[in-house]
Amino acid sequence: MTTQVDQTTHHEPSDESPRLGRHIGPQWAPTHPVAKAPVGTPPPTVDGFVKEFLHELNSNQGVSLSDSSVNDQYMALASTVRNYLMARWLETERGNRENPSKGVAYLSAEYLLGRQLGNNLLSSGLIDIAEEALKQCGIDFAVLRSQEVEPGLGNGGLGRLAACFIDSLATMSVPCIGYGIRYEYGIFRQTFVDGRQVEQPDSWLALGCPWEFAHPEHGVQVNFGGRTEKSTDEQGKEKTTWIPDWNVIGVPYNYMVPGYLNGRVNTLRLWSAQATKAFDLQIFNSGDYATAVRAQTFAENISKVLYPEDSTPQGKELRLQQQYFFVACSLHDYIHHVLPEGFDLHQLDERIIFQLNDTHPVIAVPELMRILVDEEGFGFEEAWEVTQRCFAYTCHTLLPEALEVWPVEMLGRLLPRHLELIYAINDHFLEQVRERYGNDEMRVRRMSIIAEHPERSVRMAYLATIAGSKVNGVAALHSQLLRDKVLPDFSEFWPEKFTNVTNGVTPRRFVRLANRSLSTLISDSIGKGWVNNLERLRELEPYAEDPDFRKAFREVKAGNKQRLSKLLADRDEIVLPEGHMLDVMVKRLHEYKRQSLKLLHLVTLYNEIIEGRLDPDTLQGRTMVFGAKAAPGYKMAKDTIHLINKVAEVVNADERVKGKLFIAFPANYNVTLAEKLIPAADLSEQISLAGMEASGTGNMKFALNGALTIGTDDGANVEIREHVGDEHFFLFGMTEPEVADLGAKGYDPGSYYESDPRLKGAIDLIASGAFSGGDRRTFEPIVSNLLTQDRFMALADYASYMDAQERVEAYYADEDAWTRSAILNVARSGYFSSDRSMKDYIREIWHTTPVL
Ligand code: 26V
Repeated sequence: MTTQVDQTTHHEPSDESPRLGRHIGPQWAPTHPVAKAPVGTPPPTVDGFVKEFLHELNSNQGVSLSDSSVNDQYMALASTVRNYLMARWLETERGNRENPSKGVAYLSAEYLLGRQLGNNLLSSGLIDIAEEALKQCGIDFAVLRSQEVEPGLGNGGLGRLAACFIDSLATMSVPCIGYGIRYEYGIFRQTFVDGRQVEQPDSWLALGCPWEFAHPEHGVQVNFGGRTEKSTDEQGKEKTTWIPDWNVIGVPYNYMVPGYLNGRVNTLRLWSAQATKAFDLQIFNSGDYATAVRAQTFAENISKVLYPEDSTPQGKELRLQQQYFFVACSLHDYIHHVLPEGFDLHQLDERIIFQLNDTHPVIAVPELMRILVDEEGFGFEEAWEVTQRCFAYTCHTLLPEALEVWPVEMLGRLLPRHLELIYAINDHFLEQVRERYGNDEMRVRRMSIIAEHPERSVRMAYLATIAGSKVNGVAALHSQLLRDKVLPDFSEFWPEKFTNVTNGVTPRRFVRLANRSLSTLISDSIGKGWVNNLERLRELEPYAEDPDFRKAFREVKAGNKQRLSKLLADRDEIVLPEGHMLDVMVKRLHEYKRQSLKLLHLVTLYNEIIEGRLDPDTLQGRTMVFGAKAAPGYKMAKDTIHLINKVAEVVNADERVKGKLFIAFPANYNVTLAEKLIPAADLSEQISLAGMEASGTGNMKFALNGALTIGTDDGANVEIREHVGDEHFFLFGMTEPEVADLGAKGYDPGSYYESDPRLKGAIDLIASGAFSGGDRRTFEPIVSNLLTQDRFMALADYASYMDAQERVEAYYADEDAWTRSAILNVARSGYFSSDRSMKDYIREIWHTTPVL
C-alpha cells in the first residue's frame, strides 16, 4: 500500500456529490431543488477521486486503506461513483416532476443486468479517472471489478433485452421506469459434477449490493385470495368489493440507470416481498412463535427466487403470485407516487405506456381495470378504453408450449376479482367478434381468452393482445410468423395492431466496455461518436481494404483471445490451445437451439480423423466453446450438457486430434462471461431450426464484435445477413416454409441416419459408449430421441451444416479475406443497437418524446 489514510481528513460534500444517506432515493425527494444541476461543473480530477474514494472507505466501510479488504474497496469505489451519479439522478427526477412528458413503464419479470460498476463508471465518464486514482492507491481496478457478483435476475434473452432497453432509454433521454422483482436468488449458479449440471443457489446479495436504495417506508400492500361482494351505492350504482384474505408488503428498491455521458439517470424499481406484520401478535402471545415466523417466511417466499424455466411454464401458483405481486406494486407506485396528486386518470395514456415484456406481467391489465372501476368509480366501458390505450405487448416466443396459461381455478382462488374482470373483458371482446363475423362460434371459441381444454384456463397472450394498443414480435420473421401462425385470428381482426420491432443490444456494454481495444481502434479511425450513434460504424467500411487496419484488427482479436485464455485458466482451469479459431455457441440449452447439431459436427470431425478418413493436417486448429444452462427439470437439456462434457473429456485427451480440436465448456455462463467470450470469438453459432428462435440477441453481439456467423435463416439472423451481406455470413439449413413442408409431409429422422455414413458414424460412436466409459445406456435417451423424434430436425439440417462448416474452414485459411469480412460485420451491424430498437418503439408504439 502506498497511501496512508489520514483518518481525520475533513471532507466537504460538494454540489456534484452531495453526501446523501443510503436510503434517500429520488422518487420521494423534496420537491425543492436539493442538488445543483451538474451542468457546467468542472470534471472531477484524479486527486478529487482519490479523496472521495478514501473518504468512502473510511466513513462508509469503516476501515483504513491498509486494513481494507477487496470487498471494502469495491464497496467504496461503488459509493464514489454512486455519489457522483446521485445529483444527476435527483435532477432527472426533478425534471420529470416539473416538466412531465409521456414516459414508459417497462414491466418485466426479469432484468439480466450484468455487473454494474464498469457500466456506471463508463456512463459517468469516470472510468479512466477511477482507474488512475486506484492505481495511485495501489489498487488494481480489474480486481475490484471482478469482486462484483452480477445480479442474475433473468434467464436469458428476454431479461438481457430488458436491461439493454433501459440502458438505451436513459441514453436517449426518454423518461422510463423499469419495474420488476428483486429476487433474493437469481438464476442458479451452474457447476459440473462428473460432467453433469448441478445447480447452486445464487446468493448475489451475500456481500451487500452497493447499487440499491431500499425504501421500506414506501411499501405497498398487495392483497390475495378471499372473495368479492356486490352492493349498490346510494346512487343505485352497482359496486364490487374485493375482500381478500391475506396480503404482503412490497418494498421498493431503486437502482440507477445512467444514460451514457448525458447526465440523465433513470430508475429501475424492483420489489421485494415482506410479511405484513413481523410477528402476528396474537399467535406470538399464544406462544406459537414457530407459526408466527412461518407466516413471515410464506410472504417472503414470493420474491425469494427466480424461476429458472425459460420456455415451459409450469403453471406454478407461486409464479402467478410473483407476477401479480410486482405488477400490483408497480401500478400502485406509478399512480400514487409518480403521477401528481389529483391527476385525472382518464388521461393516463398521455403520461404513460405500460410495455408488457411477454405475458409475465399481463395480470396488470385486470389490475388496472380493478383500480379504475372499483377504486376510482369508472364505468366498465370507460375504464376499458383507458386501459387499452395504456398497454402494449411484446411477444418473445413461437413455441406453443411457452405461451402462458393459468388454470381458472387457480387464478380465481388467488385473484377472484381479477378473474371476474377477465370474464367481463372476454364477454365484451367476443361480442365484438360476433358483431363482425355473425355467429361464427368456431371462431369465437378459438379467440376466447378462456380455453376449455385440457382444463379451463386463461390464455394470457390473448388477454395481452386484446388489451394492447400494439402487439409486436422481436424480429421481422418472428413478427410475420406471429401474425400468420400464433395469432392469425387476431391479426385478421386488428391488422393495424400488429407490428415488428427488431431487437437490439446496447453498444455501451457489449462493445465499448467489453471490447475496449476494438473500441479504441474504432475511435482512432472514425472518432468517438459511434457509441451512441451506432450506424456510424459504416464509416469503417473502407478500412476493410486497409492492410494496416486489418493487422490492427487481428491484433485486437488476438489480445481478446489472450485475455479469455487467462480468465478460463483462472476461473475453470481450462487451458486453451494457442492460435486456434474460436468457434462459440453460448445460449440457454434448448432442443430448438440445437446444441446437439453442433455436437454432431464435432463428433463427426473426431470420428473421421480417428477412422483415418480425414487428414488432420488439412484442418485449422479449432476450439469450440459452449456456454449454456439447462432448466433444472429439463431432462433432455441436462443430458445434452452431460454429453458435451464427456465428448470434451475424450476429445481433449486424444493425442490423435491434438492441436486440431479442443472443446471448452466453462460452467455458469452469464453476462460477465459473455463480455469476455464474445470479443474473442471468430465464429458465432446461431443454428436454431428456422422458425423457432424469435430473434436472438447474442447473434448481434457477436457480429458487432467481429465474429462471422454460421447460421440458419431464423430470427434476427435473417436481418443480420441482409445487413452484413451474403458473402460475409455462412448460411445453411432449411427455410421456415421448408421446415413446415417437411413437418406436413411427415419427418423421418431415421432416413437421414441411414443414408449419410458420416452422420451414422457420429451417432453410432455416441451410442457405442465411447464417451461414457463403454456404457451404452448413458446417452441412449439422446440417441433414440434423435433417431425417432428429433422434433427440431437436427438430422435434416446436418448435411447442409457440415457443408457450411467446410466453407468456414476454407475461408478461415485466407486470413485477409476473413479479416475483411469480420471488419465488414462490425461496420454493417450498427442497425442492431438497442438505441435503434427504442426509436422504433417510440415511433410505432409509444409515441413518447425524448426530454431535451
Ligand atoms: C418464459 C417462461 C415461462 C415460464 C417460467 C419462466 C419463464 C421465463 C421466461 C420465459 C420467456 C421465454 C421467452 C424468451 O426468453 N424469449 C427470447 O426472447 C429474446 C428477446 O426477445 C429473443 O431474442 C429470443 O429469441 C427468445 O427466445
